[in-house]
Amino acid sequence: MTGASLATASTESGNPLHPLASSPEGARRMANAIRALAMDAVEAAKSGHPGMPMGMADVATVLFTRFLKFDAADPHWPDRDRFVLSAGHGSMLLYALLFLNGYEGIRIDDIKRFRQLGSPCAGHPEYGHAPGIETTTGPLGQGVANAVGMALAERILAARFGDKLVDHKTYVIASDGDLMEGISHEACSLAGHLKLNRLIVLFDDNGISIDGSTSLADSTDTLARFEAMGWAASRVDGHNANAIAAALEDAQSSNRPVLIACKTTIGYGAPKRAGTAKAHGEALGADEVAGARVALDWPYAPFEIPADLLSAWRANGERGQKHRAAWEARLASSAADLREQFRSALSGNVPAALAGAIATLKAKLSAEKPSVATRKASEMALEVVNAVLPNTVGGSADLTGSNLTKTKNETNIAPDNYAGRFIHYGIREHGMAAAMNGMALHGGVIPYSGTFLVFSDYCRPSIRLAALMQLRVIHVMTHDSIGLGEDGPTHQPVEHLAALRAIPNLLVMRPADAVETAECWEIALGQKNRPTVLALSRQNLPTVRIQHTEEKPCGRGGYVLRACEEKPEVTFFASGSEVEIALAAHEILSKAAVPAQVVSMPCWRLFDEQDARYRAQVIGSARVNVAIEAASSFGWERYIGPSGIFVGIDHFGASAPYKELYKAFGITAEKAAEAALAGLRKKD
Ligand SMILES: Cc1ncc(C[n+]2csc(CCOP(=O)(O)OP(=O)(O)O)c2C)c(N)n1
Repeated sequence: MTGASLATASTESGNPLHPLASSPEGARRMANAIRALAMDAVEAAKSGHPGMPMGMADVATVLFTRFLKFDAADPHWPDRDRFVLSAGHGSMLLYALLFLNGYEGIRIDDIKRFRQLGSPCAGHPEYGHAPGIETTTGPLGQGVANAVGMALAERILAARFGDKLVDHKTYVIASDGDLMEGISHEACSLAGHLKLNRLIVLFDDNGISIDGSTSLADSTDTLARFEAMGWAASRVDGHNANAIAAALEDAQSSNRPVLIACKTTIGYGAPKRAGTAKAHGEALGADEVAGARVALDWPYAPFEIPADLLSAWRANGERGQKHRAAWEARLASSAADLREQFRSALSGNVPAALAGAIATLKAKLSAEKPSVATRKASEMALEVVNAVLPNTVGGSADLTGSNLTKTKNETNIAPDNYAGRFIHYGIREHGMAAAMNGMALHGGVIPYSGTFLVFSDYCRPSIRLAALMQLRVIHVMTHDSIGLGEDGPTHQPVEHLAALRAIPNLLVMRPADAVETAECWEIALGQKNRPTVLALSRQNLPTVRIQHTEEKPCGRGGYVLRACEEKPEVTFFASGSEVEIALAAHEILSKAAVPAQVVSMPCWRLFDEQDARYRAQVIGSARVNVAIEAASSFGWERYIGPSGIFVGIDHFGASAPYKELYKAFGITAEKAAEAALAGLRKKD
């Protein structure tokens, strides 16, 4: 680092800066503590990524010592600044910072066990492993897109609760890989449009990726790109603390999101590997580590942090206490009802009134028996949900009128107006899903949004991370089969239900009618620890749950919708729009005096979680099992058994009116009944 003294950086209440942090030489030594921990931990694990933490140590030190508002003793403090390490491969940067600043969740022994089973210091940062890890990163681009959601949630909550309670920033460290990924375009252009000026991205502009120089594959003018997306962009020497501090200082008053490209040397300090792709993702090796110790003037043993540096860092970890105390005083002195609403929003609890409101809706629907598409039924449920829950934030990736996710009381969130409750995400499914994750991580809001089910593929990496992080995000995915008709096979999901059902900890719910849809909404909102995909029809469907119950059979994943007095010879299993077909097939068999029952299976995962007795009771022991679903058969054998019959579609669809498609592909009550009878004959 260069420069005689560091520019005076702002931390609004003028919290004292540790003397070490305020001199370039002291800051350099503090940064070297990060470098040493990173190279030693990777060396001990014999795997990992030393290059990025060593390269970005100076930037991170300036950020954490002079700008980031946090209190290591209270890592969940709601008004803390968020820090996202989007380049998750550089996880040791984050672990070193958390340990040095005194976060309880990361001890030196955890760092010594970097990448080992049970250590919170996993290969890539994992949300929930230790406080201070704000999101799970590793799949490049996700973190920066999460940060967009966090910055947006901050603005939404500030509009609702005022800046006395909500007034923080979101900082990101992003790498070349993060910004090359397409998701960065989706999310960052949305951030630019929405003028999320409290979002500050520190770009590790080291020009190196795994294959070598980034010039092998990229010649983007990143600053120009971000400026074109409505960001403020600048370039600094990422090893010059003065320059970094000055750029961050400027960023504090920006009216746009900010990108600061920090020119750094990957593996800074490693004599031979610095500046090379070899520094990216391999242990440096004993000679190189020894050389780096000399180059960095770091004569200490592995994992040893000299007392003066550790105490400087630890003091830094306490700097935010004043901020937090002031915030707590503001919270305590705010109006009681506002305080209560704020606490309630952050608790993530769903108000008790929701259950009653949904039960009333269900009773009404069972009595009125509307014939509506489940996407329409979802809109009807959402009218109730959004009236009871003040913290849902809806949206759609440019399919609002198709997904029907916008209710009457939702106004738009717009640049400079964050008081709305609906986000027009634009045609940015991936960015949308990742931003929703960021909003859920931030807390205080429950994000839901919409697209077509076929485009779940465009969101899949973020849905997977939502499931991994145990986040409540709700995806309304309409046009859920060939039932969408004329748009044809490009728009007709076939394998998507199976693909989504394969993601652990994700609820895939495909309700059969308006009643089940309302029930599924309530169940999805009650899942604090997992995401939900609601697969909904474009076409109208009759009400099949005509007997009102205060119970929530969809909560058991599968249930007998049409029981049979005698022992059934045939059981029809179906989900969503095919439940109607199963009921009609049941009718045909009734006329032929064949006892049959119908099981509605809106959610496999919830069904699988029921006890064995319940599952056995629902699956029953009919001689013939038939599953009907306008989708791939993949996975159904676990319910219908190896000799079960599947009526569905194991190939792509076609462009035609939907009723013709059902007929052409043999997904009809007649075919299902015929197949069942043929199955019975075979067993005779
Ligand atoms: C979506 C995704 N694709 C690929 C990878 C594998 N990967 C990890 S880091 C990296 C690129 C490294 O380059 P850069 O982002 O510039 O990081 P640096 O080398 O500067 O640490 C790749 C391809 C990944 N983690 N995520």
